[in-house]
Amino acid sequence: MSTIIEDIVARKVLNSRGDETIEVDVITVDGVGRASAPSGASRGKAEVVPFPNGSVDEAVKRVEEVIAPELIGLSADEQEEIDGLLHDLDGTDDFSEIGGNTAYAVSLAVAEAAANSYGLPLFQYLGGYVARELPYPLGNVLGGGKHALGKAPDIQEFLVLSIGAPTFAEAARANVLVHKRLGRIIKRFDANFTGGKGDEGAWAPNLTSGEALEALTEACEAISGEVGFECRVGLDVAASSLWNPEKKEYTYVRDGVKRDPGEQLEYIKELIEKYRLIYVEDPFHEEDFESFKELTRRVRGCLICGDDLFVTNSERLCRGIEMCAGNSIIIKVNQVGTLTDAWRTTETAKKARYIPVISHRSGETTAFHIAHLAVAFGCPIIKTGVMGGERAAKINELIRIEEMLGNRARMPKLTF
Ligand code: 2PG
Ligand code: MG
Repeated sequence: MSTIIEDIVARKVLNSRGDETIEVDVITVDGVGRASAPSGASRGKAEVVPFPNGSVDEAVKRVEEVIAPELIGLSADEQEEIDGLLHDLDGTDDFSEIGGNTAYAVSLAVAEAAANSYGLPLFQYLGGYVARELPYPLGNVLGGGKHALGKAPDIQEFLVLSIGAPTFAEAARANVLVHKRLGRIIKRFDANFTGGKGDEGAWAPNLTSGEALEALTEACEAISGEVGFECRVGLDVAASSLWNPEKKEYTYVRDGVKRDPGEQLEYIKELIEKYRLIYVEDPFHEEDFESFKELTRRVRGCLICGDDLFVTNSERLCRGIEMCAGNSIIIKVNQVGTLTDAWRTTETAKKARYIPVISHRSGETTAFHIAHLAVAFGCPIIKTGVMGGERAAKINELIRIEEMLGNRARMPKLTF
């Protein structure tokens, strides 16, 4: 079994939004790995830079001219060393020289090539025999913000989390049922609705935030009754997209409302209580650690998750942990660049009892690596949409992993 890297090939491919991204093949003596990078539309300011000078062509060149010559001849199973080398070759703090998405594609392709060389599924190669917990899927079923056009809701994502499901496959099915039922309910709220969807396959109707929550709550209650376990409502407010730093207020254009930080806090707290929300991501803009702390202190039974706030960065997470700001973190590998960086942040989160939620981006490819990372890293939740081929690619891979694990497969106990 040899994991020696013999060749690395990079190319431009298209993502689900039709934008160009980078795909990398890593070929070892006994295996091959292929990974392509996702891209965000509502990116955090502290994320690494996706492409050098914003150019995918330059990213491909960096692989050919800078990265491949250094990696060829190394063993693909030396993941930490290779990820460290990517940092060294880049030489900046934000991957602006080679591109964070370039690092992502190389890092994941290396991991897959190593797994493949050993004849192991990626989740088992990374997580070992003990990796047997499937995540609960958290799915975007209605949305707006930067993921839609026109008069869609201000809040970016209205999500379903089928928390009581006995298996991954049943949870995934329940999320689909909620999405479908919701489509019919929306018709009642928005007579002109023609079935339009946003970037992640979530419905994008002309509704206020309140109407969207009413509709989703109705869908979740109906489907919970049918499947016999709880399907709960969550939100990704993506509040940095609503924040006006000059006026120091959140602007809800569709709702015709402006809220200062204090009003925003009260509003989110009210929503959590009224709709029994189980999950709220980025309820405040990305520098407002204080409000995250205050909300976390004042509510119970709801995950308060930082995405743009933490950007999968362990220093930012540690600052949050010290303050008790939030109790959950989004893990997006391409926010920090490499598999090792994302793994370290996930470990830091778990030690501090922050729930790590591994996540897709709004612009995705059909790559399924995050499905394996969810199981390998022990993330109890995966946020990866409900509808669309690029979302189903991750869901279907988890269905296969659950089947592969057979009676060793478990759903996690979520305590927070
Ligand atoms: C988010 C994501 C994914 P984007 O804000 O959580 O849903 O969006 O990839 O555009 O940052
Ligand atoms: Mg988010």
